[in-house]
Amino acid sequence: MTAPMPTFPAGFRWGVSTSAYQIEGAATADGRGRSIWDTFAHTPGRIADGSTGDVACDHYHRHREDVALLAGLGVSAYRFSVAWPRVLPTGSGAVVPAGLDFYERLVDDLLAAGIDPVATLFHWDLPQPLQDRGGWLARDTASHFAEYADAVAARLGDRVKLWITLNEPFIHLSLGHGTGAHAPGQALLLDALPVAHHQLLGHGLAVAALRARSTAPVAIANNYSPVVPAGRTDADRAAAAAYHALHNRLCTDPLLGRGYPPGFDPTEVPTGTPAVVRDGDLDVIAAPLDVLGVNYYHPSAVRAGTPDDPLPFELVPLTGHPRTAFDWPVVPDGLRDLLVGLRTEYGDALPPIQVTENGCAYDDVPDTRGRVHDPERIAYLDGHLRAVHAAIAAGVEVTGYFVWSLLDNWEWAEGFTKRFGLTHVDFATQRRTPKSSYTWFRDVVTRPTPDQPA
Ligand code: GBH
Repeated sequence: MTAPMPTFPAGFRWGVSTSAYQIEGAATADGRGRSIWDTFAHTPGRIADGSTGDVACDHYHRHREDVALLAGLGVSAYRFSVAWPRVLPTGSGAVVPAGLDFYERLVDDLLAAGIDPVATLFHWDLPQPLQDRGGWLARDTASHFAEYADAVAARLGDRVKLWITLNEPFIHLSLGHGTGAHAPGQALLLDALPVAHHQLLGHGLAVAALRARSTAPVAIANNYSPVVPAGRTDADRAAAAAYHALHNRLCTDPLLGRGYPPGFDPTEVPTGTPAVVRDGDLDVIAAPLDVLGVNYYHPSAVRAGTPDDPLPFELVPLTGHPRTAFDWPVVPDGLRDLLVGLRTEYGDALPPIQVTENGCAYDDVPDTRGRVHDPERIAYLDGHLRAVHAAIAAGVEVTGYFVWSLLDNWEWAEGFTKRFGLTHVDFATQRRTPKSSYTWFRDVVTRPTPDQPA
């Protein structure tokens, strides 16, 4: 690399992230119920390689080894998610203590290793019985989510250091309910907008439940993608503004007290059913947040749709950049622009930010001596960390950064075909091999800072 990595503020939180269905396996252990992802993965044709998360990284049985990997990495935090169907197999009602026992062991092992547990409550694995009652299209799911948050906080509220209610509600809306590429596989386009409202309502109700049980700060993790108009026409610029409103503002404006962006307000959806957005909902949703989690992978390019397009924009490839194995463009400056843009857009209403996911997929293969070299991942992370630093230098309060992910894992509709880990996993043997990016990231996070001598 060129110039040395600049130093980050003392107390900056360094971490890695994972999610339950992508790593745990043990799909029927200890009374775990089924989620929409069990159903979806077991439906032929949905997953690129026909795989499921039944075993994944078998983390449920190997969490000690994985906590040792975290300790070796030197991170100060680990972001994992709690599987709702392990805690409440039908989504509501009676808690299964054995499900919570697993997370309690994990949290205690993390604390013993000096690592802050950061717990996400919903990373897309809705209990199937709730889906059978309408899922996030049904308003009741929001209150069930708050009951579940209460149950988790009752057990872990004294030890979790940061709560994250939802992971990427917009992606769960768009891929799960808009296009159907993800579970539950619904292709409703904009008729899916109530899914955004009910998730955000669930978030707001969960914030209250968490605060009643725990003094730990509360966050939500949103996916953001800076939007570039494909051409210089007014129509392309308008399309870019529309996509920005949908992808970046829909699940942020209401949290920060601004209501829904015009054009994508669930109030306007003609459903013929009782009002989706009811009196008082926006106040619940705007409950003060301690941290905004920002997940960033890449910017998006859009152009104007044709008159018979169902949406007022069309996504096109963003050219002129290197690409990952997922074919996503590598644009580190997009992260700086995004962070600075959030500050510009929301001003003092913006809480401190932690980058809760950032990372890339490459086709990492062990060499003949079993070592895994991933210089592209090191370059990706190096560039993005410099972008975070540049945003801090520009006055944005960023207090943490988490790499996606600790382990190669089960990448949703892509199955095992996309590897995001700092650690290589041989899924036939479950052997874990730290990649060269693991060593690189360890050296970054364990470096002494000026205010914090080694
Ligand atoms: C995150 O979602 C998830 O939280 C995590 O579980 C997942 O493993 C990780 O990212 C890696 O995928 O321009 O058409 O190619 C990321 C959400 C949505 C970001 C799709 C990239 C590509 C759109 N992603 N998007 S496209």
